[in-house]
Amino acid sequence: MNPAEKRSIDPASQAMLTRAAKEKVPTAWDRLEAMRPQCGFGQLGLCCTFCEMGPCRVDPFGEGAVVGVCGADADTIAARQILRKVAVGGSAHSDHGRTTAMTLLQTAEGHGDYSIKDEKKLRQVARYFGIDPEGKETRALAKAVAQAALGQFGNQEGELIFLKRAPETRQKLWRELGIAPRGIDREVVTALHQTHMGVDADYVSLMKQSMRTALADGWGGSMIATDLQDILFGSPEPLRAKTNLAAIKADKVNIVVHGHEPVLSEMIAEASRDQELLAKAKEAGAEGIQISGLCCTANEILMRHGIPSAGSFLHQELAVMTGAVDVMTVDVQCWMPALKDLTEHFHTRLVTTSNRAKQLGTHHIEFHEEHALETAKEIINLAIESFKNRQPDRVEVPGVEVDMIAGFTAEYIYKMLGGRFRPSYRPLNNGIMEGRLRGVVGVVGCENPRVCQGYAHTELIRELIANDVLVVTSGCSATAAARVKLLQPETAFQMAGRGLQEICEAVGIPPVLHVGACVDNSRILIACSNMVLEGGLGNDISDLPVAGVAPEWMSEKAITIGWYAVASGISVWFGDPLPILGAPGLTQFTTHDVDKMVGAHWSFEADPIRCAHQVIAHLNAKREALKLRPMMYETQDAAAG
Ligand code: NFS
Repeated sequence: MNPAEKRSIDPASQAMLTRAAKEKVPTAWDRLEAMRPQCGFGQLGLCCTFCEMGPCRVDPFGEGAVVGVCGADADTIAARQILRKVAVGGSAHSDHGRTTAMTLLQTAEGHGDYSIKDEKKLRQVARYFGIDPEGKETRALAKAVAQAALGQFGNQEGELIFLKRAPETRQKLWRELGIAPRGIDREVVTALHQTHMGVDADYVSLMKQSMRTALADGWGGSMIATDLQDILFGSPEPLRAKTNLAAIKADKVNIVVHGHEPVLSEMIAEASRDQELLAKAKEAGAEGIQISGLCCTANEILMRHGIPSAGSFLHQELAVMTGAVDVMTVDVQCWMPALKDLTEHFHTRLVTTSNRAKQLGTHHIEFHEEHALETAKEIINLAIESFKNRQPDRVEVPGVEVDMIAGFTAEYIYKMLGGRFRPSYRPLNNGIMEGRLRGVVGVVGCENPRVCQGYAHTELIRELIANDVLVVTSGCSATAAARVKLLQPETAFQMAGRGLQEICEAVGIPPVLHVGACVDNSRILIACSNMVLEGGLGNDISDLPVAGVAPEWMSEKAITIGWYAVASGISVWFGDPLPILGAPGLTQFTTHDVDKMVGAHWSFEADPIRCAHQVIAHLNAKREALKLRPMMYETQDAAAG
């Protein structure tokens, strides 16, 4: 087997990996190899660097030190680290939400280059915040919504207002357990305090704060990001788009926007249509200006404008390897510092744009909402200049673009399922109740060079849909699914089980729904709430035959998402385990005992097919508890056989 085939299932990635090997340019996969064997203490969660009496490491076999210098044991050490990771992941999403709220506020006050694109959603979100939209003029209402959203960050007492969008039983449970988040920033600060030397040494208490902090992300920061972006940039609706490295065009000026916050990329997309800039690009010898995205920024602009995605997390270095990227902009999250050295092998200009994410020696063009269009034009001008330095003999864009359909929101699922006249989740719930649809599973999260790129995501999704499970997908998982045509309704339809096929046909949905970026996992929470409210599937999210899987995860954000899913009643499966296996009490709590508390728990399974069958067994158990009919075609087939 060609070594590149072990690293990725994507032929375009393989081509660029082969090129990198030939040119002796290291990539994440090579750096991982050089790092092996990775530290076992770290993997098991047994290393603590939180104070300067350490670093301490606890012996997993009980032969050496069993506690750190302060006396913290394995469970305390591992639990403190998980809580810190949850706080970091939640901060990433929530700070993104805050940026969006600030942008909405500025727009409402008449500053900057943005406008309100979805007034209907503005009115809807106003109601969630308890603001009566009746008779209010758009700008005044937007200002009230932005201020209410910003208030959620500094809230000290009470609870986050969006918790009310969860089923009542769940809200009550959160209150009883003392894990209803008070304010987004407050939970993060409390989490960090709790993990300081000499504070919390009770892993259950630390995990309760993990859930509270994570809920402040899922039902707070992430949900604010999603809702306010819909207001500002428009709510996505299903559209045709394309993905893969071939989104980079050899004959055009290429700007690849990488990161997470769509505030800048929205403007770059707009500026790329500027006649003056287009004329300049022509003058420089290019056929036009091509914008493509990477990671979650890609999903944001793909869902709203159909701008192609060059790829997911592990494509960032491979995109540069095409030799055709004139500028790559990065904002926040998931960009690798390795890009700096790599871009120096080519003519590519790397540009950092956020005052929170810089790199020594890398060109920095700081983005501020009030001069958004100006900054976007500056970046495009830089790309045109950079294009002039391109070395045509170094350009090699592999593969072809793959078509996909993306842009499903919780609201759109409503509309789609119930038709134009009576929006409702009834057909979805009915499909589950009558045994055509086994359940709904979110397949989400990152890529990780420890796993062959895209292998686990796509094998898992195929197995799930073949077993009548409707899949919703987001983030890098969605892009991986798109690359193997799983987001082409016709292709996925053929792979789907008979019951799922019937549902898809009846309501006109594909078997795999792309719901957006990782912050848009909040759409999945809302969809689950809607299913409970529709009736017939129990009183709480934990009653539903649903699950979440992150088969190739790597980031701290993924841990936060996992914990808010579990705290919301959705059991999750992760490919690689959390770094807790050296902590027996914490492992038992996370994988079992937490279920008695919130009705959901964690599992770890690296093999995608085995994982799919564990998930299916879980859905079956939930169906049985609800006393739902057996799966329609399984009984018929069994009778026939
Ligand atoms: Ni999610 Fe998006 Fe991808 Fe993982 Fe990174 S891009 S926010 S963290 S790697 S899915």
